[in-house]
Amino acid sequence: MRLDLPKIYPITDTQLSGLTHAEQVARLIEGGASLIQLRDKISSPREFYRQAAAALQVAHHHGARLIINDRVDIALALKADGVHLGQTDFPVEAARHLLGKEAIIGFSTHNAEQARLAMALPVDYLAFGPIFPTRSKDNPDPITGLIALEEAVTIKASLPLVAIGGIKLENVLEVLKAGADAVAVISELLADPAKIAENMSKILALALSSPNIVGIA
Ligand code: TZP
Ligand code: MG
Repeated sequence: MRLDLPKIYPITDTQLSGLTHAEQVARLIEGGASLIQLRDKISSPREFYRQAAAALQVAHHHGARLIINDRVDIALALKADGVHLGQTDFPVEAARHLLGKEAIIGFSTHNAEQARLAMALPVDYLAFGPIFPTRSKDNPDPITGLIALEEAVTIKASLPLVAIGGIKLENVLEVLKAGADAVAVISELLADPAKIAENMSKILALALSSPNIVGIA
C-alpha cells in the first residue's frame, strides 16, 4: 500500500540538539510529528540500539512511527517501523527480505539517474537532495536545487518523495510547490532544543497550508 508521508518528516541529531533520541522524539511528537527518523553517525551500535529502544517506546506510546537510519539490524531487533538507506548502505532488496513487506523502507537519491534506478527497488519512499546547502551532513552530495527536484518528481511517479537538505520555514513552501510530497528537516527543528516542539508545530502548520499538488491521472 502507498505510504502516506506526513508533510514534515523530522530527523534526530543528538550532537546538534544535545538531547537523547527519546527526548527529541518526545518533543517532536509534542509539536505534531507522526513519522520520525533516528539518525546517529556518532554513537556505537550498542548505544544507538539502547537509545533507539527508548525512543521507540516513546513513539509507539503516542502512535508515532520510527524509522532507523542505516541500521537494518537495529530496526529488525527492535521491530521499528522501518529503515532509511543510502546509496552505499545495506542493499534495499536484502533489507526488504529481512524486514518483511510491512516495513517502511526509504532510499536516498541525489540526482535524476539515481531516482530512475531506485524505481526498480522495493522502497516505500524516495528521499531527494540536498536541495539547499546543509551543515547537518558530512560530505554531502552536490546541491540539487529546485529544478532537479522538479525533474525527480516527474521520475518518481506516484512513489512518495521527501525532499531533504537546508529546508527551513522560509523555503518549505517552494519545496512543496516543486512537487515534493514531504520534507525532511534536521537543523531548523533541533538547533534550539528548547524550541523543538514549537518549531515543529510552526513548520507543520505552514506545510499543511500549502495546496496539495494533484498529479496527472
Ligand atoms: N541527507 C541529505 S541532506 C541531510 C541529509 C541527512 C541533512 C539535512 O539536514 P538539514 O539541517 O535539515 O539541512
Ligand atoms: Mg545511510
